[in-house]
Amino acid sequence: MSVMDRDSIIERLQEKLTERRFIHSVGVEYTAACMAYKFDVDAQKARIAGLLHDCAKCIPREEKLRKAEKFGLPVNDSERENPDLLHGKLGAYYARKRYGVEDPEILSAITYHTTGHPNMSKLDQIIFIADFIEPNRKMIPSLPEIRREAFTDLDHCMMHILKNTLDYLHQRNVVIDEMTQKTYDFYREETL
Ligand code: DGI
Ligand code: FE
Ligand code: FE
Repeated sequence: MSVMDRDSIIERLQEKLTERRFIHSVGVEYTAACMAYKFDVDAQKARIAGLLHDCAKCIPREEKLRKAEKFGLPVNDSERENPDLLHGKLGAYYARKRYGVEDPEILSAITYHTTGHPNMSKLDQIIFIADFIEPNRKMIPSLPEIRREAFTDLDHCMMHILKNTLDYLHQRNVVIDEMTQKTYDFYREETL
């Protein structure tokens, strides 16, 4: 199966996502496309990855865990404790099985859009960043600056977003996936 046309992707996503999550996904699609133009990345790939990155987000938490296990996806301790973290891996699985996406670069961007990973591709970084800065995101004080960085320096922007996310997670006292920390450590070193 080759990748579905956009109209069919939209139709299916509208069934699978809440209205709010659907609007966010289209916001990530267009934001990622703009960033792709800026950084010489395939904008078509950025659009598909952006549209589909949260396609598994609205599955109930416990079902995310059950499905990940059923599909043989690797589940670590923090994902077992917080199955919402699995929506990237599960999303990549559905992108391939249900939306016909075979491109490994798109599947990687979907897989890692929540935690990132060290030494990400430009497409991985674009999806991670577009997810954070798209126009429908709730305003936080550093967002205007992060939005500027998204079009000037991808590595620095990654570091800035991860710093914000880790501060927020520490405040809330929740489990931090070791990949989120590793990604931050990598981009902090990279931007010294
Ligand atoms: O799915 P979205 O809401 O569009 O965005 P996302 O996939 O980046 O998920 C955002 C949430 O994930 C946000 O509340 C921060 C949280 N998150 C990111 N890394 C970690 C994490 N939560 C935990 N518990 N541990 C992490 O390492
Ligand atoms: Fe997400
Ligand atoms: Fe998202």
